Amino acid sequence: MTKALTGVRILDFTHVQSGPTCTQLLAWFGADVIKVERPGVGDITRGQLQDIPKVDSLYFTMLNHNKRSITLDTKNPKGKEVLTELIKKCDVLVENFGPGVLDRMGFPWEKITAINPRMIVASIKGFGPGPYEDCKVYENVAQCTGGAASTTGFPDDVPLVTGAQIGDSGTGLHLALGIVTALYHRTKTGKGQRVTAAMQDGVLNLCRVKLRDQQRLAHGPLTEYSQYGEGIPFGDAVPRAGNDSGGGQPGRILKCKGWETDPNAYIYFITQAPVWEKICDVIGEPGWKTHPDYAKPAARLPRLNEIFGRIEQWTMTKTKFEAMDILNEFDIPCGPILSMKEIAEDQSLRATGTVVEVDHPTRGKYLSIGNPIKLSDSPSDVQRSPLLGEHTDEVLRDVLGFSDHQVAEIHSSGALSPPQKQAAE
Ligand code: CAO
Repeated sequence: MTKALTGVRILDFTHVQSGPTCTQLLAWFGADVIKVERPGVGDITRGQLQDIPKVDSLYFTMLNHNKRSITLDTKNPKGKEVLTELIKKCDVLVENFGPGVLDRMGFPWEKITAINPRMIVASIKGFGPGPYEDCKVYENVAQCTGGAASTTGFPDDVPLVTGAQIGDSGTGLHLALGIVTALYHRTKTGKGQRVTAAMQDGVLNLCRVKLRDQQRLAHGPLTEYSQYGEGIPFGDAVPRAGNDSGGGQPGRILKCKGWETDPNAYIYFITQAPVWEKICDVIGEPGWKTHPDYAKPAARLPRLNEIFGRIEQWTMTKTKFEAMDILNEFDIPCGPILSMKEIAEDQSLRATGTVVEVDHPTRGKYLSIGNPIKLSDSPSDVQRSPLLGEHTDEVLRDVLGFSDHQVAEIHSSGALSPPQKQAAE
């Protein structure tokens, strides 16, 4: 079966997490992703958070599946020649270097588009044009500047970052959409274009509901926030909302049986209005179905602490999975708080390929996340990440068409060697 992006060749200059997330998605959809890495060094994550000495880290392997790796010193004159040839042969160049790096390398957009007018150049930066455009950015900086941290956590505590990598992986997803959109546009114009996604913008896009609430604040308190029922006045900015639901249906995390010893014995429970009467029956409060203080959503808003307290009395009598089974029978929206251990062992996620076991030549078997986006006619098989420079000669020969003599010449130029090796030679 042909994969959706078969025939698309990506020149992958990405590193760390945000850019590699993007190019891994494109590789899963069938693009030929050629990751260009610094000789001897490679993507810095190969050596970060290493659990096994001298073996590519899980950080690297889990973000670089289905790619080929070549090493190339793009500051070396011969390396620049090779890069120029690669630009001619590729459809998309993806990078998430610090600001100005591509220009300093001698490959600004104007030069790339002159070499290959069909080339799409896709970039992730921390910030868009403006006062911070020259700043380097990592995940948590983006979470803080994109509105996530100020709205995450509890109102009486410090801002919090979330474990979901919305700045890095979230922006990688945004960029991937920009790339396929530009590829589609190219089918009509014949021309490439620049695609940029700033991490601050990506996080803010994911925090859209909080900008919604910021504007609602001008018209009165946010009645679905717990602090409304607690009588705590609102300030002039959206407060942190704890575990309140971000939508119009109040929800909370509630204790389940075993919470005293199990840090994840909790369930998320949503008091969705259409199933309110079923909720009353399940928790043993049938009188609330008609009582004026509880029957209608607006009447319940100032009483959410009391209502969720009563529901929690019920959830504490069940394990999170028992509660889930019972509530699902009545179409009451809920979800157990799953630990990473439980997710790793979940057989249904294995069956769909969302959690996959991958074999690696130096690491052995490890678990990874497969493509979360499923296409019926373009299935994703997860191939192990490449070793550093594993495909250098293959790409020089097969993609660029270089002869053995030319490949040997490139090797002897030092363009494929670590800088310290060149110095020693
Ligand atoms: N050959 C020769 N040199 C190479 C090379 C190659 N194949 N690949 C990279 N380099 C060089 C670059 O030319 C650059 O050198 P100069 O600074 O001398 O121009 C350097 O390596 C890379 O610079 P960098 O700024 O990208 O890397 P850093 O480790 O200093 O910063 C990061 C990392 C992530 C903070 C920065 O890249 C960044 O802000 N990126 C954009 C935002 C982003 O994606 N952040 C998320 C990262 S994931 O948490």
